[in-house]
Amino acid sequence: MTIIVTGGAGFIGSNFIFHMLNKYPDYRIICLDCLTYAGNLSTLAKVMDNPNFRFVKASITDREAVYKLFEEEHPDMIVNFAAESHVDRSIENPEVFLDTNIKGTAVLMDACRKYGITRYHQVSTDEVYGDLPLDRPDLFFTEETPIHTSSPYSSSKAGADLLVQAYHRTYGLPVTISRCSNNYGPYHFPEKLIPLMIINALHDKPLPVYGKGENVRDWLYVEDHCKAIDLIIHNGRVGEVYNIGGHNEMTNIDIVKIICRELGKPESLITYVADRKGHDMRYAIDPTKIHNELGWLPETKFANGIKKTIQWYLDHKEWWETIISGEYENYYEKMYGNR
Ligand code: NAD
Ligand code: TDX
Repeated sequence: MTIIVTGGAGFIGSNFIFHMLNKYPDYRIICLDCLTYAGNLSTLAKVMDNPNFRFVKASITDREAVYKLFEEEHPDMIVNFAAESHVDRSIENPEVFLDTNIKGTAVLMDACRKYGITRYHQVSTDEVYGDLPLDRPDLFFTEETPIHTSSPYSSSKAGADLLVQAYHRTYGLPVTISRCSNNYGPYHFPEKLIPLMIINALHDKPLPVYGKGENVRDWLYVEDHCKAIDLIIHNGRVGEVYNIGGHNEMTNIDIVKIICRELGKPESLITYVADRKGHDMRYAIDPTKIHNELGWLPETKFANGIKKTIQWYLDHKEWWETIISGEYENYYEKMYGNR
């Protein structure tokens, strides 16, 4: 079995590669990643010497490079994590989101049609469903919830999902799609809520909470997401969408307070800043389908997962210190300087 994992130098893709190499030692895993600001080769250092692993630096939008890789490796499956993934960046500059998330997905699927594969899996997001109101805790996203996006990021992911479904119906491409809620865990890029708050708190810097901090996200430990994708690519039904979520809804402000408590930092570091434009209020996944069909359930409770995550950031300062001392400083100043 040969699997191309795109975007494997990023947060979830790298965790997926570790999971797969560990669980299936006879599988060949190829990581295709162009190493944007969010991709770090150092993340993959521990698997670089594994004879069943290969890293290839190229963009999923580069048709020639993608076709060449398919000719060399004859992959059985593609799992597409490669994406521009940060909502705030998409609000500043949507274009690269359209290029990578939509056009890149089409290039990968064209290669799949040309060379033949047994499965193309698209890693999508619950953000394609838009948001839910805070005063309706009875509502959840199911696979039947209409697509209704808010940001350029979520629109680009929804565009990709529609293309994946079109390639299935029109060309019979054997596809699956998973739509997951917010992940957290090791190797999460410092621009995202949980690592940003951990790193700022460690430096006694202000903790910038958007709006009133009432927005709700459904947090899932990254390993649980990886296990769900593993089940879908092996046992999921072709042409189907599977929602993945942890039934673990929390407000942003509660998350930030937990991080302060775990690190022994004062809540006075919390600073309310201007809200995100078009900010989604609440995400909440109904994972009944993947549970009933594939037996998946989240295994890591948030109370335990957040402790493990904070400990990981304490133990891997060299990983994030390199990141926050580069281009990230300009990003931080631009996003938060006058907020
Ligand atoms: P990330 O930003 O940490 O990593 C993205 C990776 O993709 C990086 O390694 C980057 O270099 C690579 N990449 C970007 N553009 C590329 C291109 N044109 N060609 C090749 N590689 C490219 O993202 P993440 O948080 O790991 O998210 C991975 C996937 O999961 C994304 O598709 C995202 O939409 C989806 N997702 C993320 C979450 C979450 O909470 N982080 C939740 C649900 C779904
Ligand atoms: O500084 C911050 N302050 C703040 O209040 C940041 C970075 C975020 N927030 C809020 C915005 C959101 O309500 O925290 C919440 C989480 O924000 P992000 O970490 O940016 O995640 P989100 O926008 O929810 O999107 C994430 O989950 C779905 C991923 O980045 C997406 O790739 C995924 O599809």
